[in-house]
Amino acid sequence: MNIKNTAISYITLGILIGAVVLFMLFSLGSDDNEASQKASSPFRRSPTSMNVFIVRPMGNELRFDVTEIRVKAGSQVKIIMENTASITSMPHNVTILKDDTALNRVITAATQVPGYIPLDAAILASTGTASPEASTDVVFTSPEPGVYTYLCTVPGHANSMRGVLIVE
Ligand SMILES: [Cu+2]
Repeated sequence: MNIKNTAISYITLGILIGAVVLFMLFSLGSDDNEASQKASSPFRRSPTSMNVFIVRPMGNELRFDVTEIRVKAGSQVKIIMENTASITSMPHNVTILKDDTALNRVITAATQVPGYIPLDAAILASTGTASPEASTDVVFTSPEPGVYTYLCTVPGHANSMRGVLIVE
């Protein structure tokens, strides 16, 4: 009789502990769910809208149609090189420099590499070179406020295919 009672007590205790543990796990779990739902809410997430700019050549001339791009510091920027040129010898890119003193170095290095985008620390971002009737693009975070030169690094294009990225 005593043994039976003791066994029943242990079983009861076991069930109670189990229930408490399950309750705690459930509470923690539901808290986590609530937190993640709040985090994924579009109204609580800070909006990071993409600033999209399309840059084209002026027909078959060595000029960009957009020569000034303005963005706020720390914003997401997408630049598209939409190469509307019709002459096959007119590939173009938009390459933005962090540092204008590297301009000549980058232009010279560009002549040495296929695709005309050299590996250079002074390059902030580059769309890569688009063949005529093709498009390329690049997404980057705008740097600290300042005026940054962008150019087409295809040999012979850099003197006239230029613009400025103004970061405010
Ligand atoms: Cu070009």
